[in-house]
Amino acid sequence: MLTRIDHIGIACFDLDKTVEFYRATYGFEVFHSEVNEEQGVREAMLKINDTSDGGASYLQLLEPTREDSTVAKWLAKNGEGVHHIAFGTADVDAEAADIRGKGVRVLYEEPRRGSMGSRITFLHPKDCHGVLTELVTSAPVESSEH
Ligand code: CMX
Ligand code: CO
Repeated sequence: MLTRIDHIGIACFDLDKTVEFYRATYGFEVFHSEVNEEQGVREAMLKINDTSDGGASYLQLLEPTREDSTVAKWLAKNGEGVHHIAFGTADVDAEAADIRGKGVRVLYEEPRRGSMGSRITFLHPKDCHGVLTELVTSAPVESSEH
């Protein structure tokens, strides 16, 4: 089951300037930032709201780290803007298998590492009416009681 909008991915040329726009205009602060070398991005997660499944919804601001990254290629073609949407699920493996069975291309054989230790995969935009779609299972929240 897909239970929330996990994030909306927004591609930008300058992460710091874009973060500042979201802070100054809406008051959104950076919840988490990291570099994901495999995906070729430097990213900032801005938490917008908690969700009823125990997760949260974010904006994911993305700046490419190298010219051959998917986001660099997309920016060169389209300029800045909404790059993908991501749905949250408790079980990305089961969702990916189910959706693959419906004839939609799932881009990875096995989910890969995403933001904050999550596991992610992508559906091909050409099979999703033009929307690059990501599926996310968040890492378990660390409990301070352990
Ligand atoms: N949204 C909608 N359509 C897209 C798209 C996007 N983000 N990216 C590419 N497309 C379309 C292109 O417009 C193109 O359409 P046409 O053939 O009609 O021109 C088609 O898909 C092929 O595009 P391409 O530019 O040739 O790009 P590639 O096929 O090399 O790559 C894709 C496309 C989806 C396979 C690649 O972007 C990918 O693997 N994406 C998943 C990984 C990713 O995006 N990582 C960054 C984010 C990381 C994160 O969220 O944590
Ligand atoms: Co994403």
